[in-house]
Amino acid sequence: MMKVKQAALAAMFLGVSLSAAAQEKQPEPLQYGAQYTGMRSDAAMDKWRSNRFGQFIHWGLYAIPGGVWNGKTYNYAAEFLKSSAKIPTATWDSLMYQWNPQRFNARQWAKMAKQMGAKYMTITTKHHEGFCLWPSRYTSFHVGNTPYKKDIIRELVDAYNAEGIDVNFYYSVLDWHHPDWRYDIKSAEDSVAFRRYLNFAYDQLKELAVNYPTVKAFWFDGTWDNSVKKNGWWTLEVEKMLKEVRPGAIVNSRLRADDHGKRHFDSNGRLMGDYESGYERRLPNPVTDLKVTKWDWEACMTVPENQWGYHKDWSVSHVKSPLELLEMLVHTASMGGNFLLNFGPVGDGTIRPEEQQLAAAIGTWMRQNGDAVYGCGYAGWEKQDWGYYTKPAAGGNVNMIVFNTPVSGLLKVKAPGGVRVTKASLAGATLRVEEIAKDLYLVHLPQQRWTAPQRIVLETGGAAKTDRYQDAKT
Ligand code: JFZ
Repeated sequence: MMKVKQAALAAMFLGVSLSAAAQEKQPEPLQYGAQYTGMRSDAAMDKWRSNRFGQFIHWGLYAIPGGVWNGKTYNYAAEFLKSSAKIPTATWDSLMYQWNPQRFNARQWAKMAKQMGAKYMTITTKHHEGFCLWPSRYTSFHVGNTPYKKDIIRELVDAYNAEGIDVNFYYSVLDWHHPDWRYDIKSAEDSVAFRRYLNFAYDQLKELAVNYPTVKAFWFDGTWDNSVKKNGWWTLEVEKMLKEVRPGAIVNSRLRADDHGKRHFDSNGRLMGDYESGYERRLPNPVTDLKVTKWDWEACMTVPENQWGYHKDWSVSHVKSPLELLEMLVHTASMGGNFLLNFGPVGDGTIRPEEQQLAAAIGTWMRQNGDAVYGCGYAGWEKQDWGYYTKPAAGGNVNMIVFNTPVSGLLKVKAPGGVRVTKASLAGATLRVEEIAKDLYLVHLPQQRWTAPQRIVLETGGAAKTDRYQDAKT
């Protein structure tokens, strides 16, 4: 009996380790898979990573109806109104003749983003509807042919760059306007038409890269259909072209499909593009998902449940508060990711008061505590219930950012082996640090009604040399 069990265990162990080894040693040769493994460490990527906090902007024709069509409100995402209300393409496209955001002021937007603490901004150059916010020479469906006439992308790039904010371009490959777009390739005709579409999108992307030299990154979307999955070669070609035109350019994993149509991660399990962009309206689990620190990633987040473009009615879902969003930002930074917070400006060019207030509240906290977020990442300390640790990538003190204050005021800190906590301070005032067991401390937070997340700086030294802790005999 014992022998059988042992043999079974051995077989199991062998089987598992053999298949794991085989997977590691013999990656399948792929033509369109990952181009490198590990994290990029060039200056452009370091800058992208240290930015940590970005502003996402969804702006297009959908901002005019704002989720309402013929008096009826559609609660699905406002930027999908054409599809939810089954509006014919010609009718939707004619919204361009109403595109005249007279109250749009790019410098005001950029100032608000700066005040909020955003270090980069990602703008929808073209969303699924196909309308282009820049005057593209490859289509007439663009701002240049609207009553507004001016190049919105140029205005935004200039204004944000003037505030020291990086600008990145969102581009939807899915295109409801273009006659050659296909969801799948089912005939020779589809294949010919879609090839024309891919050329068109390639040309547009090159146009964006060439015409806006300060663009830092490209955020692809609308790449989930079979048509794109069957043309993984194109996604790699686009990645290469963008990096040729703009050395250092950063591309998200959502662009990419490999030889077999596998997306984000190739058939060998390697991340394609420069960072993972699958975290949409969710964040990794801070305890079980720490593997995410092995590659760069970004989470994008809406303020209501699922509205990216402007929707007039925010009453049907929970609207996140500044504190909730701040917690998400800190949570993200503590796990080595970037946080991209979405705004959906109104069709007239203004930013709704809810979003302005949110930006101001986040900014107030970030001005005081931003150095615990920018340039910071995973600290390597065991997660505690009170909140999140961050640590500057360049080295330095560990930050504790406290979102859940225990009623006792005692914050548990478990130091990694070999590290001793020598001092804790809150806004310059020293807090009592009590060592209660080996590598285990209590930081004494004054008991008061905290209304904002507190940031505590920990100073550390070498390992504690003490034998006063007694292990229990069990
Ligand atoms: C897409 C768009 O359809 C949406 O309008 C918005 O632009 C958003 C940022 O991206 O929506 C998605 C894309 C991917 C997932 C979900 C919604 N996903 O991977 O779960």
